[in-house]
Amino acid sequence: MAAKRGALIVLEGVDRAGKTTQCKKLVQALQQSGRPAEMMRFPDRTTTIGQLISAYLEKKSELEDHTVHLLFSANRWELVPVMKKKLEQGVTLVVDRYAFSGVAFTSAKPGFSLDWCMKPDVGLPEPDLVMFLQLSPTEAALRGQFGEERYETSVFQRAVQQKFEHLMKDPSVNWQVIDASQSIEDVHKDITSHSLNAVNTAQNLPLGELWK
Ligand code: 2DT
Repeated sequence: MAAKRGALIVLEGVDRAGKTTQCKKLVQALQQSGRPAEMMRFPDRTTTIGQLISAYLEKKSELEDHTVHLLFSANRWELVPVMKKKLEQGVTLVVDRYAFSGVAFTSAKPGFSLDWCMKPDVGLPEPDLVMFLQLSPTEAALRGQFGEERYETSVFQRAVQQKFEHLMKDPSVNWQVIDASQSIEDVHKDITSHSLNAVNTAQNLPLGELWK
């Protein structure tokens, strides 16, 4: 019998919702319970494509809006062979942002439809679980100043939040909304319980294709 596959688990949310902290804690908790797990993040700034994206986000370069959207998508596709291999080996992947950020951020720019933004990511490995860390703009503001990178303004983040809300209506994706205003430990508990369910369910199911 083939080895049981790992689950593909994604964390999404607006800036400062605690995605990165929670991804790290989840990987640790899974590993400590004897389940192989690794963290990934998008954009993955270490690849050649990722470096182009990173320079753009740091405002060290300008890129045309469609072009950068396609680069973000290409940055996911270039990692697909690695992701599939790990999942097949039974490793659960905990991913900090995925195609949903791709669509939410670009479609928050003028002149971009959700539909156009989704197209390049159709067929990517489908997450078994996508958790959206929900945090109101007021609560986010209490967590301190925005950073210096592109997109880090409250006006843009509000537009992004609305796009996420639209994407969350899609029943083909296993969305779970997590109240990110709770303490780090309480958010972690919620995330762990959803993730353990997903890991158990995924092991007997084939990996799906996103938005297909
Ligand atoms: P962080 O590295 O701090 O998460 O910020 N983004 C991300 C996009 O515009 N498109 C995408 O496909 C992805 C994955 C969100 C990365 C910034 O890049 C944005 C914030």
